[in-house]
Amino acid sequence: MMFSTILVANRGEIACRVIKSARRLGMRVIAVYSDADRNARHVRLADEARWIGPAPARASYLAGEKIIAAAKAAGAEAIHPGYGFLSENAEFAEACEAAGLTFIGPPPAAIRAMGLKTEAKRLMEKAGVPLVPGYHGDEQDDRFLHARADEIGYPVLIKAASGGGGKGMRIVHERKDFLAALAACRREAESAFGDARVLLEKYLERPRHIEIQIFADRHGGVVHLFERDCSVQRRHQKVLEEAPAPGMTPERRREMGEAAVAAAKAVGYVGAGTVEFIVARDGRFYFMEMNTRLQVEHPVTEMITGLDLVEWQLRVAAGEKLPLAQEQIRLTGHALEARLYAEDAEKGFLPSSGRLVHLALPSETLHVRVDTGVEEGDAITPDYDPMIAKLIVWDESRARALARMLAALAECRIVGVSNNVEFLTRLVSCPSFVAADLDTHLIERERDFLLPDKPRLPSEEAWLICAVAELLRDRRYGEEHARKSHDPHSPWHCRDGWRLCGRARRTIVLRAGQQERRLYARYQGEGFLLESEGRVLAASGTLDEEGRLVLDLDGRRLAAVVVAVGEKRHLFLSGESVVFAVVDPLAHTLESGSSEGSLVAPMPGKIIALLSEPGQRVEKGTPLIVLEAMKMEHTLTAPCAGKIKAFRYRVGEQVADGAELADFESAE
Ligand code: MV4
Repeated sequence: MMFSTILVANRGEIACRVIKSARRLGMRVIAVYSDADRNARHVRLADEARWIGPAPARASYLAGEKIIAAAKAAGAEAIHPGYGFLSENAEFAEACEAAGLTFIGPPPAAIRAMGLKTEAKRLMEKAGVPLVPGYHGDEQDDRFLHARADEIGYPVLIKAASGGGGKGMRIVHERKDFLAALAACRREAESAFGDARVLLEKYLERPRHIEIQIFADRHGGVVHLFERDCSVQRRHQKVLEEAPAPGMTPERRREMGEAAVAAAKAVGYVGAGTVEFIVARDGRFYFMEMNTRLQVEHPVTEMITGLDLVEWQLRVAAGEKLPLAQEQIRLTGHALEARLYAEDAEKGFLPSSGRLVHLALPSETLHVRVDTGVEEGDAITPDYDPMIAKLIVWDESRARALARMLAALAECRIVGVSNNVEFLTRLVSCPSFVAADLDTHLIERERDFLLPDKPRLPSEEAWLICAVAELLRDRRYGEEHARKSHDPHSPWHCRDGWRLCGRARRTIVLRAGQQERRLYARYQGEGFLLESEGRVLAASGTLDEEGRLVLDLDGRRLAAVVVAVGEKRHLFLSGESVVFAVVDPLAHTLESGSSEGSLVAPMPGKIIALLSEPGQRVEKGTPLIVLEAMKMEHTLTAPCAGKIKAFRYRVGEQVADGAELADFESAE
């Protein structure tokens, strides 16, 4: 019997993902939210949502007792933990069952068994699952371990027994370095996990990370849903995942699948799980760990099997048998997933937070799926994982899927936070990835290709397109202004350069990084004559309210999007995105000779209050403008005694980092 009401104990993209499947099966879905998520997409998609606490996860999404109380109060019968947060917390799973709620996940004992590295290894050894040659016993004496390392043969890897995610690992290349590395690893393990015990493994050079999706029901049924290759990682964070794994043979797939099924059976597994293997250059595979949850990258498996894994989780948790037997599960085509993050590749992949002033993601088709927890206008907050979306593509072959991914990435337009779209685009086009020469060091190896040290200069076309957009934007404003005025036909509203004595020339000054360029425009009928760097071109086009631009540039039809935020212009051409700043050509002459001050936005944000009247005299330090950025209010004050001549933005307007917010006249 299936559930009629479930609660999703998570947020973001995974909460939205679970809500979709549960609702499709006719269930009522309860969402939970923290202060930071009051109006989040998962809250909007759910049938009902309950507040569980302040933004920090410890006080909300990790507060098991609050979540259980919310589930009881809402009449839910089961809790889906998603991934992350409480998904692999055995105590939470037990607390759910104790409260009479079904935990949609594995039995607590299976979570515990797989959470301890050495215990998991011993279990796997007994079940006949291949392990990397090594030592994982209780004896921890220096000389004893040194002798085991000598037997294994160098290079040897020392791992913290309670470690995970690559923490506390030490590679030892030569016998003489072993004891020093052992001591260092123990210190790190003790401080990070409160457990100094270590294990030893043969170190595999340039391995691949290949994992098998398994599923088990309560009736002893266990199947696998093939593999995913997740070798492309950065500091143990997956970046690109794909299924099937390139180069996988049917025999190897069967062997790995059977090993994963044996692993699941050995721990009495129920539900969705993933058995991770490390694969050596020669194709031999070894058990690494088991993840006792649905994983972020599960959509690639859904794309190649045509199955809904959340539906399977719900059915299995409700006591049903697995929907399909092993031989009924088919693998078709190739799927790729790219994780879109709000992060700054140039600043060491530092997470970026802020409002998504503009967000366009590819439209979903049979070939493209977009899993996201945000929409335009939402914020990426520093409280949680800065994921914006996952792009998942499918096609008949890997080569076609790659092309689909590049096309999908080219459709992404993100303004308001730094993001990795350009990095992903390079990654998908880099030689190693295209050739499927995958291993866990791919990103390091392709560093120069992926992170060029010089910022890319805008293409010749980009300057021209941005200038035409500026002229069209100006014309729009003129028309809108005329509609609102008393004399809509007055020639003074007309922004086409009409003058009493001949057509005017307009100068547009654009800046991109250190480069500045002046472009000159003359109006010609509906279009323009543009002069740039000594070249003259004819241009015409249309610009809609969303910034969608269609233009004819010297006989070529082009499409682009130009998003204006303050004086910044974010230009998106297929495969190219550039940020220009429009420079007021007169500003320069005004600045020189007078003691004008300026009020500059310290970060992207929204104007929430203007505190002074233009012309009113203020003292140094008087609050003038309140800006909301990254969920905080910043008050900008008068730099000295003087007066505001004019504010450049209205309340509610979004401003870019570095935008001049007002013209300030100093009295000093
Ligand atoms: C290894 C290895 C090479 N040889 N074990 C890193 C995280 C942890 N789950 C296991 N890891 C590794 N174990 C042996 N014997 C290389 C890694 C490794 C890695 C593994 C999977 C995915 C990405 C990785 C990145 C660096 C190192």
